[in-house]
Amino acid sequence: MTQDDSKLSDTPPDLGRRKFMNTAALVGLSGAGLSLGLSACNKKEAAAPAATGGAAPAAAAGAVDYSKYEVPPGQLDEYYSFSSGGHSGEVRIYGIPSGRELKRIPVFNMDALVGWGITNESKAIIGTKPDGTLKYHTGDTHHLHQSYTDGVYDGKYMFVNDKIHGRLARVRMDTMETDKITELPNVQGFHGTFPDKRDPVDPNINHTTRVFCGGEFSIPLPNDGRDLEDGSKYRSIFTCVDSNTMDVRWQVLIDGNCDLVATSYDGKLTCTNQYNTEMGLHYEDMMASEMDACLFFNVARIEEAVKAGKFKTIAGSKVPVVDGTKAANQDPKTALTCYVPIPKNPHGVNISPDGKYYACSGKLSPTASVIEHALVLKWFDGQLANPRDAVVAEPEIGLGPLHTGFDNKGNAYTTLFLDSQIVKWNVDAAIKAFKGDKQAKVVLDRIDVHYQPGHGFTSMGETKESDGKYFISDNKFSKDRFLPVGPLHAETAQLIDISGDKMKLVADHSVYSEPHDSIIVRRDIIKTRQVYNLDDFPHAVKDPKDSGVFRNGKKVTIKLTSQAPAFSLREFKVKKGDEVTIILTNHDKVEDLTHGFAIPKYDIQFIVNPQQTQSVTFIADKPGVYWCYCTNFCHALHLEMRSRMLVEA
Ligand code: RUQ
Ligand code: CUA
Ligand code: CA
Repeated sequence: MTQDDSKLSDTPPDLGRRKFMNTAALVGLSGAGLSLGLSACNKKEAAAPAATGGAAPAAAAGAVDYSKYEVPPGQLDEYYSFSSGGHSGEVRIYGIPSGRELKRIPVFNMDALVGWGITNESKAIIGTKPDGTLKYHTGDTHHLHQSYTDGVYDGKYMFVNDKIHGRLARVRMDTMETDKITELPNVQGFHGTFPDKRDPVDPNINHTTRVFCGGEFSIPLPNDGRDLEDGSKYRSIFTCVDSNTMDVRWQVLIDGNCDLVATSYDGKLTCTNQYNTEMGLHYEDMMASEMDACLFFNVARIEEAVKAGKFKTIAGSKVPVVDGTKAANQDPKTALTCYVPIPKNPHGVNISPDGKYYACSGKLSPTASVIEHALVLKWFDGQLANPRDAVVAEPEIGLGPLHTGFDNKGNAYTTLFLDSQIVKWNVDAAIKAFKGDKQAKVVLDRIDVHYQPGHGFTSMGETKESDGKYFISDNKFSKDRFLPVGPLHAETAQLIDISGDKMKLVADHSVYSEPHDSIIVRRDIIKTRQVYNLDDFPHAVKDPKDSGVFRNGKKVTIKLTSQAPAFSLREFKVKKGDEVTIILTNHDKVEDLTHGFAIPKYDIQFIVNPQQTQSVTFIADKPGVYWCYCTNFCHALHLEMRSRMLVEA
């Protein structure tokens, strides 16, 4: 099917011929499938010159008044969008609808601008080797979600995964800085993550206390070299982290793998979609079966099992690991897990804002499976014979369905990677159609996006207060949408107005590679601090008079303060071979008055925000004069804001 066939047509396209793709057709999905999508784009360009290409879909839908979505100078956006940065290892913050990039939060990556990975404070969060150097320099953030109270974001924390090294990070929402990172044991390729929304048992706990983490890659456990070749010994692990302490609470050994994660609004279930129930080692094996699964975890039962000591530990880790494999969970009344069969290599699982349904897209099947929350609970109660009966709808929605966002009117919006479209479909109509109602109008609208969407999400859509205003399509290819910038293209985050019957494409926002998931959060939920408190830092240099050089053998501590346009020490002297720790406290209290501190040839560069203290430690191995200078433009005398480090031979 070409894009033209389906462009905004009212009637769902004929999906019959694309039912289930067979394995042969899928070989090189990302090659063959992709060229299928992109060649359709080429065709469209031939008809419409590049200059008008952006307006084409909108024109078909009737004129769009783009000025409605502009944020004039001096005005603020309605929403924040928090977005993962993929293999940049960071998190980004945008204003919506303007698409203005407001901040990048370094998480797993090094960031010279703020000194993340350079200061002692940030190194302690990222983790160091015994010699004090960083344990990892890379990160791969995919999924981020914020803490909840009563089913809505509470503005406290944001949690984000690191796929490459299996770590979970927490970002404080008041300072929008990373404050903790936990490395998960027994896990490789930690992908989906989601905080819980309330406690499954205690009705008084109506907020996030757990974060769930899906282990995507199966590995030998323990992974110490004893089993390398035998794939039947590889296993994946699902992990629960305490959101307060960030300690790992427990893990579940499973069959198959984990991909994305979703949590129920009542706290009882968490789930993950599984594309490799085959437990294959190669991609052909991973798509051998027509059905995979969405795997549900009964949180209360798992925690009872842990309490009762029904767990083992793996290798050196003390974390309790319960058995969530199929064979061990045949009796629903005691089962910890429930495997709901879903076609085929599903990707993405999202819960509707009313808490009733999970949508799990087929990826290699043109369907979205709708699983009813209450029916999964019924299975755990022994009242539903077959887990598959929890599936209450499975509409055919298009090729390569991945992620689904929801509005406040019972509609779902799913990204179609291969079709390069967003499809709007109605959940209740899909359920009726599944029961045999031929009149049910399931697919309500389609819109072309440019090109190949991965994630899609709605404003406040992962909360009870989903408002049905905006959808963002985070596309994996931008091709011709922006000025060319060399082989690595910008990516597109396309803003779609979903408030009416027809979706309207209202803006192309360029984004630096490579956002995965994002969330759109109403601005009133976020309350930030603009100035620190000196007391936030136990090692603060509270009085400029406390500045000086303090020697203890070969260890030297330099204490200094900054206040525009000067550092409290005009110079400081150390000896070659000293281990030097510089502690810098910014005494400026004025909002936005940040100073920097850079030492040439010593590879030191960091900032101190108002009333913040940061420190660095290094060996003074190069004798000479080194001008320590302020890097952050702060004052008319910013260039003059310097100090000298004198290193004696
Ligand atoms: S997952 S394109 Cu990005 Cu981590 Cu769905
Ligand atoms: Cu201080 Cu520039
Ligand atoms: Ca599969």
